[in-house]
Amino acid sequence: MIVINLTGLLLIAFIIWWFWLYRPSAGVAATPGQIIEIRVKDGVYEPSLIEASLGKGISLRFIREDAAACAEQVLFPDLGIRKELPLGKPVIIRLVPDQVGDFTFQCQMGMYRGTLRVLNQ
Ligand SMILES: [Cu+2]
Repeated sequence: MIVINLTGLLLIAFIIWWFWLYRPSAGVAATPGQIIEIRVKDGVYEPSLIEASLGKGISLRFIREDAAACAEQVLFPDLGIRKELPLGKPVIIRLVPDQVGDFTFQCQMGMYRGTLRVLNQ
């Protein structure tokens, strides 16, 4: 009984940490022509904040290292992008940001979450 309660407590602690306390690492600024590598691993995109410049094309190279089905797609819902991510096989997404703002990229269920920040610079 005690073991079960402890497991439950740990699970609750983990959920609280995951959704409210965890803060992703600092962002990466994209320079034109550069390919930014994004690792899909352990429930997070690394890096999870990408800064891009308005009107300047960027290339994002997703490398999925998480075998969980959760990670098998990456979506940019606001930009109408949806790509399959085969395990261990890099997938490059090229885009030219034409709007300033924060755009989410995520897995199908939104467990993996990242932000593409487009700045007018
Ligand atoms: Cu998911």
